[in-house]
Amino acid sequence: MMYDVEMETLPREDLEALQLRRLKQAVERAYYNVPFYRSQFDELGIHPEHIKRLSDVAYLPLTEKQDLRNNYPFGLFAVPRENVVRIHASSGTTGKATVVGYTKRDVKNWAQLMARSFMAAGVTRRDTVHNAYGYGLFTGGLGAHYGAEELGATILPVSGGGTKRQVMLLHDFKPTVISCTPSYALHLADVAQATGIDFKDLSLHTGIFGAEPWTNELRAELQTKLNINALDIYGNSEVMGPGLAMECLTAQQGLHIWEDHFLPEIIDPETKEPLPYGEAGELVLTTLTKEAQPLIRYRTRDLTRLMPIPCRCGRTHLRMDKVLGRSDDMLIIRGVNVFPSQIESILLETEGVAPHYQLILRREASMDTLEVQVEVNENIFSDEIKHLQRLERKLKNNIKEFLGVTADIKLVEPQTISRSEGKAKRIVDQRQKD
Ligand code: DLL
Repeated sequence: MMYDVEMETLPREDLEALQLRRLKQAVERAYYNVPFYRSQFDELGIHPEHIKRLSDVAYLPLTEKQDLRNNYPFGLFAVPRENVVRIHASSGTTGKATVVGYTKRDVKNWAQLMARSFMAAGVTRRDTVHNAYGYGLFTGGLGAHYGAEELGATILPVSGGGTKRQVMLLHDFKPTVISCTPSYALHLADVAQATGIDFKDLSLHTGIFGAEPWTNELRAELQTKLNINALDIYGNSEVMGPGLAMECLTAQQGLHIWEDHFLPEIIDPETKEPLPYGEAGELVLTTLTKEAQPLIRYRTRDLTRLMPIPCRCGRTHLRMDKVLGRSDDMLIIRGVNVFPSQIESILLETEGVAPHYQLILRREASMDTLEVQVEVNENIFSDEIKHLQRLERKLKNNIKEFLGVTADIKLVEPQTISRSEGKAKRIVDQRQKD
């Protein structure tokens, strides 16, 4: 089932013609209304008229997150302030927040793209969505909220936190769909279990999970534990919010990027050169319809690849692979590059280990060291010490063998790693303190 069959199945040729038309408009909008873009273009000697083909996008300047910060708060708006109906912001870990504005039409487009995303996951107007993404300046809560309403589903605007109460609502209101971060879904299931409620007895059939990287191993875990279909949703606040790209239930492999609104590219993060389809690199997105704050070639820092093979679901929009991680989350341990998601895969493939972990980085004698703290299951924890030692050795060996890094493994009791109501904190970097 599709929310917008015509657009979602538009033949590639027509889709690309539409993209080119919209790209030209977007570039003009940015050039003539945003002084930052005008000076960037002028510096490179580029004029909107130079855009003749879609591939010409590669001549345009890249936009960095820092550019949003430098123009804080409203310096990248392309419309008069009175046309902005909503503002979101992402806090970020350092420095100023990045701010994003929306016109009435932007908000409408977003709701429609979220409705498309829900429907691609098999959600219909007969469903009730328990929305545990945080409401507020974060785009997750309101993004999913208006998408579900646009679809005609019933929305429960639960937001994050109050986990025990959420369990009660899941039991009493019988929602059929849950939207939250995958790590919070796990936490909810654990808390439910502790209060004697088995998620399998609830009415949920689908989870719409995103806002943080998660592996197919975690998907398998969630699907079994919650007895649902777990689908991946991608987005970032700078470009729009959740619903830029969504996995379809049919294939459950790769996320369709809604290409009538966003032009994706993959670049080599070092050389910044565009990479061909299929090659892994950094996702760069250009907004094609955003009015309030058009972004040209925004560097998401997310590492993925574009999958040009047509999807079984019939949608013609390109898919991107599951995000491996952010280039800024890549760990370099004694020269070896590792992503937290690769460690997650290894942990979850190992019997006896729970999907709660944290990576602690330290610097010892000017060498970076990695400690993997991971919870073990209740029954394993009460096992003999030699069993625990065997498990530790197994994990250490697998990480060494598959990823080439030496990690210290620290098995910890169930419930020791702190749980998050939003994005899980996987990395604790103590290197600066040394
Ligand atoms: O996390 C928007 C969102 C809300 C997406 C709800 C999906 C669901 P930001 O806080 O700006 O926005 O964070 C964006 O989160 O650049 C990725 O690094 C990461 N991210 C988002 N979705 C996924 C995903 C929201 N499905 C940043 N897989 C992005 C992996 C994701 N990483």
